[in-house]
Amino acid sequence: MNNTKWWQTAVIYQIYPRSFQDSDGDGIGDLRGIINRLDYLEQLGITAIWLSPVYKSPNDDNGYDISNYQEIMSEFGTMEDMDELIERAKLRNIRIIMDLVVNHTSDEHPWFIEARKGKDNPYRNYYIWRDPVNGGVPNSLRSTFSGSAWEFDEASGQYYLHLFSRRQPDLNWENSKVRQEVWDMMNFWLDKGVGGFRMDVIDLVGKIPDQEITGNGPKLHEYLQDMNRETFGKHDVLTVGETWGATPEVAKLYSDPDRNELSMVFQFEHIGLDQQDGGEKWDLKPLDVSELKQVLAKWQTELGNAGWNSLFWNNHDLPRIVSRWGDDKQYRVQSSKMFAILLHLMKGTPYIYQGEEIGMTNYPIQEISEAQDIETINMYQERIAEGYAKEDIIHSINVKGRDNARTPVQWDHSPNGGFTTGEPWLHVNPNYKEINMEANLKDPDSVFHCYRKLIELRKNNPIVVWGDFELLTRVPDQVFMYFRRYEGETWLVTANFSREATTLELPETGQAGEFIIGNYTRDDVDFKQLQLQPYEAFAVKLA
Ligand code: TEU
Repeated sequence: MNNTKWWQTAVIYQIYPRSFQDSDGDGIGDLRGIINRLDYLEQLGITAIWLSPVYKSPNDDNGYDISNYQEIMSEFGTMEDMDELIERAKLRNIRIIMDLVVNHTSDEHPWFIEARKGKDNPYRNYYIWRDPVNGGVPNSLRSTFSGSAWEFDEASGQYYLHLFSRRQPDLNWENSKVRQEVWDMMNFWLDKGVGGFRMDVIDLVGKIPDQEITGNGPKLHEYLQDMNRETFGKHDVLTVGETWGATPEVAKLYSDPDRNELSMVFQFEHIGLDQQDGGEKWDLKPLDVSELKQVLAKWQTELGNAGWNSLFWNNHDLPRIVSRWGDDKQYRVQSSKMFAILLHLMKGTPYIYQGEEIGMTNYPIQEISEAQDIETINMYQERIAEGYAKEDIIHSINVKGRDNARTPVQWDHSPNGGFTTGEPWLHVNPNYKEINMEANLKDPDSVFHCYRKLIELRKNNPIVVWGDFELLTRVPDQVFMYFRRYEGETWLVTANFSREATTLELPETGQAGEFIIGNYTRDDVDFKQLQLQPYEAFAVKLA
């Protein structure tokens, strides 16, 4: 393939540093902890680490509220540690992808501290200020973390915009000085040799607050083209935009190579399938597997050559997929592997979220006092005030809350799962004695070894990276089957998305050849009478 980019053949591993590995006993993960685990990541076979924010932050939103983009959060370590991480990872051919959070800063960022000093301050226009309307908020924009997106500033009698917490004021991207500050900061990191950027809610930076336009504003793509030209365009890096609500058409605007914007985006269409229409993420509905198949197949085929998919089930904002759409009890191992096989043999760049590769699960809470996440806590208070029943809110939190994925990584069966010798900042899931990295490494049939093998398959088989995708439609709803085809070779991937066994008759599919990977041992694959076990998944080359 001409023009092949390293990130097209890559597998990315997301680290949420606060929860990954503590090295100094303060109960908070840190950079040294990551450095100490590079051997493990090398063994897994990943190409790059997406590092959730490690910058200086008062942690109103665990680092997504940055008070200095060029300093490291003291709990995580120092800039020397960061340089060492970049360097030591590079020795293992692992690149570090930074989280770029530039829709907003912390309210403790010096720019905001200045801006707040008054209407004439030179930094005032770095943020978005509006006069009251009829003695109240300028308009009805809402914060993702509950309540109005406008916060009143007593001193100046104006409101400032915050699409997330009130401690995350939105930057004013219409101000060219703000954009220049961002480019300079990105170049600072590029000069350190980072492997790229994951761009937090980048679809919001072209907002027009007065028209209540937040996502996909008219200048968004102009800004990204400027960014590309002024910063990473000269470097061989991966850039991935977080774009809630993107359609394939929109995704192509970002990732068509001819447009010189980003490598790819995270789209969330599949992620929203268990949410009620018109509701919020907390308003649940059961997943319809046939919808999931349609959505994923659409993304597989529609980007064509004018874009590139990112593939993921999990991140630090989402519940664990095995608990969400699989079975985290009886069939935990099987269903964890099913999700892995299904996703990693699709076209695109797979992302693994820490702990996914060892089959970690959600951790239900009983009381809101156990929650740490600002989104969860704010929603709880808002819904209590609106009269929702406490049990219903707690149920939604246990299904969808962000703390589920943020519990510390379970390394071994020692106290706190080997995450820390101190008091962990967030409860460790008590199932760590059974589910941990060490146990996974020892067991050749573990979830870990399935992920390791999938990564290896991608490295050694161009069909996984480049093959065409075709969904099999004439199968029962709960069975997800697709073909990959490349240079005369065909693979068939099968997943039984159900706790029930089932039998299929698919004589037209042809003859199975080499068995590639699966989550059950099986003697053969007979398409005339294909018996699938609960959550069974496998890939086979067709003869
Ligand atoms: O997330 C964007 C975002 O919109 C999420 O808040 C999302 O709506 C919600 O969590 C879904 O459950 C990004 C980061 O990934 C998130 O961690 C930050 O809190 C947020 O931006 C603000 O920076």
